[in-house]
Amino acid sequence: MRVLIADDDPAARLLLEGTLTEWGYEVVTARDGSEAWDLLRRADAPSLAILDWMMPGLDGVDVCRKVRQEGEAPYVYLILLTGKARTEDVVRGMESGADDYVGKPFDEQELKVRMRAGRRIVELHDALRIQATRDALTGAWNRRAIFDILEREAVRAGREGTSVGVIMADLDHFKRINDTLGHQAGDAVLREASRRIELALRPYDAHGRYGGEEFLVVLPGCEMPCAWAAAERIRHTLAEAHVATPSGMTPVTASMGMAIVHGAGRDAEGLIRLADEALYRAKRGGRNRVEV
Ligand code: GH3
Ligand code: MG
Ligand code: MG
Ligand code: MG
Repeated sequence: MRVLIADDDPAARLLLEGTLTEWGYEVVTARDGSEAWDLLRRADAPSLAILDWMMPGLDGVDVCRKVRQEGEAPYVYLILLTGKARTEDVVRGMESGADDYVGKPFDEQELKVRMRAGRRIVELHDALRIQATRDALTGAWNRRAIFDILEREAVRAGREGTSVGVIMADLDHFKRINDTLGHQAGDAVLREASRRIELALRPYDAHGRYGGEEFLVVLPGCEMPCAWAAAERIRHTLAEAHVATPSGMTPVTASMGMAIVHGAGRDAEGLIRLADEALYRAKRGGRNRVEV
């Protein structure tokens, strides 16, 4: 687990860094509040921070406030480490958004158990986040999360004049797999289909389970040729090899509907509607195909 130490006193920083490293934490350090804030805003931000209160520029309490104003980002557990020990200081410190408060000079045993308590909170937050955004069967984004991703990308396309591609992929005759091989086999096919879709995508694309056997794919920055290529990659990777299930091997194919927006003009719902209409045509046209 990564931990941030922010203190303007080099000796205090070094002491704490040594102690935490010995306890097995991966430590990053900051010399003042602004540096701490920069590190906490990054995508790879530490999930626990020990902040000195008194620092030049942004102080520890300022950093706590800024972190709590962020909202969307993963949870960061904040411990204020300070010589300020009066009750009113503790109250002010905690009111700024700190989770805990440890007096300076710190007692090693006390800090150790307080950090352990912090780790429990962080792990709980992570688990909840995964539960709230991931589909339990496939591990893909769930319906709400993939919709949110598409919405964000559609807004960005409007703002920056870029494009977004959307693919709605629906497994063909999936009911038959359930009916002939059983529900568990159906589940295995869904998991494998999700895995193959993921492998067919670029790192910054996203796919989610939009419904029972329907996957929504979001392709940021994709124009028609790029979206078409992605859909064909998905179609091939699904069709090219049978899927292993507890009841035996089964073929799987998908039909896909595609939609593109360039710049402003279509929101997430509009794009999904277009992709759905195209998907309907792909089904009508004989399945295992892509339509726009
Ligand atoms: P089409 O080619 O027209 O899409 O036919 P289909 O059989 O795939 O479509 P239909 O909508 O008739 O059936 C979808 C089936 O997917 C029905 C439902 O029981 C099944 N299903 C939905 N969610 C799950 C799931 O989580 N696990 C399993 N095993 N089956 C599921
Ligand atoms: Mg200080
Ligand atoms: Mg289907
Ligand atoms: Mg369906």
